[in-house]
Amino acid sequence: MKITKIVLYNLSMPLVSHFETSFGRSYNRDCLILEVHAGRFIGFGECAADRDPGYSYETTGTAWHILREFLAPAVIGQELSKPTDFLSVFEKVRGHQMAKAGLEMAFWDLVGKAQGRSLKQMMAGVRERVEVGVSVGLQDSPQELVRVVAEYIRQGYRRVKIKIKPGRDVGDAQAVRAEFPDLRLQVDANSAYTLDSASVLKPLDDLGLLLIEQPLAEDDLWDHRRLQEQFQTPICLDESIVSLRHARQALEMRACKIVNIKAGRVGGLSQALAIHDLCYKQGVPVWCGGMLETGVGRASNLALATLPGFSLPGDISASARYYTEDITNESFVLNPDSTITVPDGPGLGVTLNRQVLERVTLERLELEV
Ligand code: OSB
Ligand code: MG
Repeated sequence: MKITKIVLYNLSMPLVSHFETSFGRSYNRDCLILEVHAGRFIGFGECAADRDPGYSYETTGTAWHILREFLAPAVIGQELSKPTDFLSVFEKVRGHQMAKAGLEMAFWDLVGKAQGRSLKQMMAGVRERVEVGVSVGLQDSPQELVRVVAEYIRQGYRRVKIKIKPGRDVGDAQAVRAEFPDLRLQVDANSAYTLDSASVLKPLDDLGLLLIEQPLAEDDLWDHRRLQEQFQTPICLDESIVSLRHARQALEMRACKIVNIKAGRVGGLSQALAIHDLCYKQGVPVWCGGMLETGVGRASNLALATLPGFSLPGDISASARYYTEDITNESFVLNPDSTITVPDGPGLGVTLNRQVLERVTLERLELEV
């Protein structure tokens, strides 16, 4: 397939309710959407970078720059046939996993559309619906948190993740646990602690949590290993795992017992598949993380989570948990058994609502041969 055109969109999507993590509060989710054109087909991709460099050093601004100046020029006019053809293009750009992943996603969608195969089929997924949970941001008080969690449970979510930060950790988790003794509950610190300051988290070990996500710094596999030695509860890495190599080293080092896989963070679906395969062979559970995606990225996450090693519920909630209006015509709903049904149309299996896309677009750029 000869790539003839790439279109970049910089979006700002208003969130249904603000989302607060240890690195800050957002009222909007900014991201990039990509279109990759080849013949009569258009593939869509989503770049997970956000406006601010809080979760990752990448931002919508850096991803725009890397895509416009380096990645798009390297693929426009090229004949590409399979997503792994991107490896040689990606090797020439150090880092910038989210920029790479957005482009690669659009190409998976394009190939799926040309072959009439769903992304799930292309990746050899094994289920029609995937178990999901909800990620709840920091609230103004533990009482408010319990109220918000109760509402999601009422909606049917059977696994809840709460965000924690220093000063809002053990108390918040205990409040939720006291109210919901049997809930599948986990916490996510987004790198807010050090090996020393994380000692305050010790009481979490008595709450029967599924896992503690990314307590320490992104570039700190070793201290995660030392912390894991002190905890019964499995530590799960998110930010730290930016490649297959990091995943292998984290497992060899016993820095974690569970891996959160986000295609964006690891440079694309091909890398996500490789990390899945590594963990699956070693019996290490993985689950699909989320980045408040639009319907485009959500469809990709759902397909990824159909692989056999995804044995824990993903951070893939219903579209309405994030947006009143999504940029896809399809919206995802929660089934009564806390699952979401995976699209089965060609590629990602979603179509764009151009009116909504136009309304939330801050900037659009067409790149051609
Ligand atoms: O750390 O998992 C995270 C959202 C943005 C950036 C990082 C994270 C998150 C979430 C939300 O936890 C998951 C979702 O519902 O998409
Ligand atoms: Mg996380």
